[in-house]
Amino acid sequence: MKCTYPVSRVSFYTLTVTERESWISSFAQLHTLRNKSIFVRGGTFIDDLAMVHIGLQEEMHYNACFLVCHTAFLRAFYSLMRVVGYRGREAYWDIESDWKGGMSNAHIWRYLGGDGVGGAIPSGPFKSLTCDVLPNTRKPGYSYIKPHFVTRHFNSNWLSHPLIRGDMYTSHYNSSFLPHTILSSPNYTALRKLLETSLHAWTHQSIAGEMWLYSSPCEPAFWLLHAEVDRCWRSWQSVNNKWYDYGGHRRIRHGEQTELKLASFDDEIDFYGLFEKVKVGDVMHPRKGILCFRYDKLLGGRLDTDP
Ligand SMILES: [Cu+2]
Repeated sequence: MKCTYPVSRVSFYTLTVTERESWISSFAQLHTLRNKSIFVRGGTFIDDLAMVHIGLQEEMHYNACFLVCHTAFLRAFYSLMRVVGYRGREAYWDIESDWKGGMSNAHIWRYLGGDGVGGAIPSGPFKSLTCDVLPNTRKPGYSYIKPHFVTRHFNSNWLSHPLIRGDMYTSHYNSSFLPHTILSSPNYTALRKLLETSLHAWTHQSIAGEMWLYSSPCEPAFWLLHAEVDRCWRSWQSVNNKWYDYGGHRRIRHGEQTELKLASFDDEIDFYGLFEKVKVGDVMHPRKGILCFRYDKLLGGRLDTDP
């Protein structure tokens, strides 16, 4: 497929007011339109996305697939956003600049509502947003239906992890880390591990609540964060001119067991039939294979002028 008119991916703050309102209302519709699920009777689009993320938790995380799997997952998300009428540009959370005022004061919370202190989203368009699905924490990959408020609890994980209390890891997201450390990763595997365990994990963990569960696709910040993680990967590809660097192992579940296999471009990403199967080799380049998007800017203010 030729990518003649790439879709723009811009900072959430760069969306026009109309686009942002449409993004917000379309996301809300993924939660509220009933009888859309292929997995749950009477369920919603977001139920399906959350169930896929729970079901594939071991396949999608802590192995080679992390970046490519979430890129395919974002593509699936935007295809559902289009189904419910979203016509605007795709959006990322510009954490590269947003951390500067402290992550708990990030601009994003003005739009998404802020800390729920362990409870529901307290304000804004997603006030008291709900989610139907939860992961079975004793049985990885299994979910169950239990309608609940999407919760947030900033800084609540500091006891068991080295989270700086009250700071949401703000001091970790500094300009030597973002962009320099990220852009100087030597290869895909190093970059994947770095992004997954730093930017990605810090943000999931410090927002906490729903965001620290595999049902996090119910939380709007999930999709904006993952577009930012993808922007880091695409920036690294552009700076290092390594569009097809991939490697490491992928993990596959067979019943109660998982197996590690050498990762390859021919590996398929299968969202249980929710979308067509995706080949890894088809999502390596943002404007080749089945992808067709371009960021308004890459890390460090670099312009995205690659073909
Ligand atoms: Cu994930």
